[in-house]
Amino acid sequence: MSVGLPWQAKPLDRIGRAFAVPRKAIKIKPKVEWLSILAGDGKVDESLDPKLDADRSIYLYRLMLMARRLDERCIILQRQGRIGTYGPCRGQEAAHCASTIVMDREDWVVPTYREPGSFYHRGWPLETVLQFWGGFEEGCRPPEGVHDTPIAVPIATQALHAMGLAWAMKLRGDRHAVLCYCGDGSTSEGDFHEALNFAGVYRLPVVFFVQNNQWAISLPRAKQTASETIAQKALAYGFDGLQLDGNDPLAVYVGTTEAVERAKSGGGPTLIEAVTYRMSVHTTADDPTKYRSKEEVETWEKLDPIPRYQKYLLGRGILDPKRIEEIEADVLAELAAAVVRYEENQNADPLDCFKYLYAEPSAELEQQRKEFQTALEREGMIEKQEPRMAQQRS
Ligand SMILES: Cc1ncc(C[n+]2csc(CCOP(=O)(O)OP(=O)(O)O)c2C)c(N)n1
Ligand SMILES: [Mg+2]
Repeated sequence: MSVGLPWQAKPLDRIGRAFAVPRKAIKIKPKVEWLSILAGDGKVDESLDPKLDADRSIYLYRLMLMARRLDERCIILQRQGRIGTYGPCRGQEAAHCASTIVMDREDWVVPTYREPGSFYHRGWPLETVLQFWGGFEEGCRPPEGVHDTPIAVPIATQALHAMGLAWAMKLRGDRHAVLCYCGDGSTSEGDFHEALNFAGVYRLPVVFFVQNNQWAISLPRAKQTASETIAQKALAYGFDGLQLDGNDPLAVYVGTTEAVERAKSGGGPTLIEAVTYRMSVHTTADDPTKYRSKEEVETWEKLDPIPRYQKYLLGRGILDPKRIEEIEADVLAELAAAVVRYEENQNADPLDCFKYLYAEPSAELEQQRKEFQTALEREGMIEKQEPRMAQQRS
């Protein structure tokens, strides 16, 4: 039981009274807004509908479907031991597909690991994505000429790379922009805040696009931050935040287009928070039934972006049942061919994992490579190789 300390009560009262004076609210210029166009029930706000033409609409639909079918295929391949751990994007197709298509070839896209639709759209061969999840280092590397950075698994480190790219654009006077994907979990990392701060100070042409999928592995959004929104974190860095329905491809497209336009016309960065949901596992190494309820998942399944967009396109007469079937068959055939290419072209030299990180490996890395090589030779997993120096001399 706590005992009152009467002699302490008085000064506290005095302080309380001293501070009880009227305050003036500080008017902050940057703002936080909410955007939704195509509601969960398929109703569209006509006044905001960007009315993308038929080709672009079908392209986006196919892209979202490709991301979903690739996900499903990868989970099967992982269970069969044909690739390694896989991190699915199920439920997040609208968020990443409808934002990446806004970017021009000359712009830069900075991914995490949960944007397969973006890789595909930007020109990564599907088998390269499979190589990445298959544990082959070369799968991390964007194809020549594609303005993407490598797949980033370390959380939020890519935000600094995005900021660096945007700074270079600004210094050169290029009229391009950078789209940087992040997860809700990454917003608790120092790197994320350093990138936003720098981008705000130098008004860099960058759009930070947070896919708030409600979970960072087993940590829920409510424990990630006490902020009401993630979008409002932009205010502290002097630029606008936009929270949008991340399962609404139209809102994602419009919100990202505006932010990219602002970036390109010298208006500085934007922080977009796409409110979405990771409908599947964090990765195939995870069991979400341990930390979230069936009811929660079912609630979000009703907001699935793909049936929602399909219904909208059927309503506009852009899709019909026959076309839907054709797109489905086309996507599955393209995927099946990519799996064959992936499996036929496996360069299974385990020592490759030392090749791709640095142009000039450090002495420490070279030492590790040698130790690994010796161990593999000892176990008979690779043929005994001549020492490197001897090879070079011959
Ligand atoms: C710097 C760093 N710390 C920890 C991890 C381990 N880790 C992998 S994924 C993840 C959660 C990321 O959550 P979020 O940013 O919300 O992205 P999501 O996986 O939900 O797309 C963590 C902590 C990591 N990859 N990098
Ligand atoms: Mg997350």
